[in-house]
Amino acid sequence: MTDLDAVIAAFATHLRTARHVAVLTGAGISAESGIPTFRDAQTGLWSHFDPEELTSPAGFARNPALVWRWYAERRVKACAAQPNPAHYALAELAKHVPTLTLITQNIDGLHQRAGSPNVIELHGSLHRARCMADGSVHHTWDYDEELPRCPNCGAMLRPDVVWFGEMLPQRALETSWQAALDCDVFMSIGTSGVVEPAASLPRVALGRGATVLLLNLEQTVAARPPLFTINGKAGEVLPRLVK
Ligand code: BV8
Repeated sequence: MTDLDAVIAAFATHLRTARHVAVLTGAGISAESGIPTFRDAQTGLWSHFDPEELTSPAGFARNPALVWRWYAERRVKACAAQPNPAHYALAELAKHVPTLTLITQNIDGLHQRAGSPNVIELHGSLHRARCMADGSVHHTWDYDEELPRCPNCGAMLRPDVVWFGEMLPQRALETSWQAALDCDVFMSIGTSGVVEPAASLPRVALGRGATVLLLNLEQTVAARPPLFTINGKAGEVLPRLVK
């Protein structure tokens, strides 16, 4: 049995007996669906832009057409992508554990398309736009418009995502924080754990005595209960954890 097999087997026993599982996902869970992760999303045309230049209120104010173009491209890519086995494994897990709270930093909507219910989108969604004046949220808009307008009041629309320096949706953050405090198993999947306040959730769970798994491509493979770390692809590891 390799270290990886042993760590997967050991963590899976905690998963099977869990009362409340909280999961935080990041861009890495969508990588095997062909969606570049946030850090390496700057390929090709976007390589000469600082990602935080494109994901900040100031960046949008400076050049809304450029930012809309970036989000439009990412939306088209997300629509063309398919959920991968990692997304499906989490949708399946929700059927077997008494309570599962799925929290995502991703804005691609792939968890919902894989069948996960009640997905908490901490950073918003590519598939919604919000009016800069009346705050109304729209699930469709004129995709051919360089600067889409609100159908209610004509003001400019913006992507309904959370940019750096912006507060997270209050209810989403509160529910996520409560889940980190209450869960007995926490899984952090495919995130570099850089961006706050999402990055604090696994630490909060660990501090409350939960069993915690960190799965991405930077970890070492180790089981130091209550902390388990796996260096692996979510699309390969999660189906083995959940079966
Ligand atoms: C906030 C939506 C309160 C948009 C995103 C100074 C001023 C203001 C704020 C701050 C400040 N200093 C710090 C902050 C807080 C700031 C922050 O954390 N900054 C960081 C850079 C230090 N946070 C905020 O501003 C947040 N708001 O704090 O409000 C406030 C307000 C004012 C002043 C103070 C406080 C808002 C943050 C939300 C930003 N929006 N996304 C969009 O997507 O366009 S963030 C974006 O990057 C993602 O949503 C994600 O959350 C984040 C990190 O990306 P990851 O998902 O982790 O992806 P990444 O590429 O980094 O890593 C991929 C991982 O996957 C890697 O680990 C890799 O190994 C792994 N992987 C790859 N392939 C696989 C895999 N794993 C498994 N399988 C694979 N196949």
